[in-house]
Amino acid sequence: MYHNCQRFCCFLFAVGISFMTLAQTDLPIDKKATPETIHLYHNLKKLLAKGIMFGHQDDLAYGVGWKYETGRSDIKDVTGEYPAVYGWELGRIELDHTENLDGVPFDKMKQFIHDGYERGGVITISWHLNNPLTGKSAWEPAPGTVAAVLPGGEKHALYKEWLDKVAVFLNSLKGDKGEFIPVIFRPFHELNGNWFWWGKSHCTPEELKKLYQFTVGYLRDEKQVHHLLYAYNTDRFANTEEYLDRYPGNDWVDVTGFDIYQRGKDNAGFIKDISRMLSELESVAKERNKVPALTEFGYGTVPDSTWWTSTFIKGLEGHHVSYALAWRNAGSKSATETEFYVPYKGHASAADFIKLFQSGKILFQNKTAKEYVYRQ
Ligand code: BMA
Repeated sequence: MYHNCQRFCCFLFAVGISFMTLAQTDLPIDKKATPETIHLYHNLKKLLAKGIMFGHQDDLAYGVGWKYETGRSDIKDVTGEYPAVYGWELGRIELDHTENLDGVPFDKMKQFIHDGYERGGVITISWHLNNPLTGKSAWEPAPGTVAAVLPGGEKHALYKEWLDKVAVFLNSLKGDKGEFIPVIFRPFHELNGNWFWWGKSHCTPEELKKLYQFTVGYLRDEKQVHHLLYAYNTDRFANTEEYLDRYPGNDWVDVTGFDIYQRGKDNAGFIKDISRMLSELESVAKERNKVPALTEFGYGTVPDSTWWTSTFIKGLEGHHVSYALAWRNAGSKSATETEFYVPYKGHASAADFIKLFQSGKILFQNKTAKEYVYRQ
């Protein structure tokens, strides 16, 4: 009896030690990350076994047919629950504008980020920053832009000033107890596409890697921002080699992701593509001990009323990624253009979205809140 007890105690001790060692060694790339950020990092990994968190860009700010109604969300209107992940966007903060490029005032955004965080939601932030060389938009590439931004380049000082503004905003994100709100920051997203100035045909892999590394190093080591996890984020990719072509290295990335949109009616093609890319992403993340995520997805205006169960869930079947972030429900953008990626109340795919919600495979806020992702 005594021996058994002694053995059991030894076992518990060993388990305790290995857990502690894991918790201490498995740190995000920022070794000075705040406790909440470290817990989030561990819990994102732990939650991989439980399901995929559903995310939505600008969810609390507006939806189809409404803007800035306290507590409202198209996801909540349809399912009764908020998403588990909230995406926000910093474009134009670099210009000292009070609103981002999609018209969301930064002071309101701070409040929304706080509200989502206090509900146990996960926050991720993108940045469609202007072209620092030309002063035009992120979508207007010019040769030499990345080189100009790197140390020694003619726009390097300007780029640092822009990062200073990003740091001020990030440092203003605080929870009720005064703690910093952890953020998954995903700069230079869709980096293997050609539509942004940091895109594939506008810089070499080495330049992109340096840009990414400089950005992380500046925020983390110069500005001492310690509540970020960093996402490396491509668009669709043909194979793992392409995915990793511009990967800045394991010391610079916490989350590996890609963005994917369905553009036509080929549901089977979308399922095949997303499933293949998710498998490759999962391998990449596993080999490097990173968190895999579907950093953006969507089928614009969801023109297929059963797309959620016939296609989306099928594409994700059997895959373990942390979250899937649907892009924004901008609503009517002009007389001829409407943009949304999740159903609003009354939309033809709303009933099917409820089936997705009820399937239990996708986690909404009610499930993640119980997981206390910011605690051990
Ligand atoms: C795009 C569209 C644009 C928006 C941009 C940045 O995909 O939604 O309307 O300005 O993202 O959020």
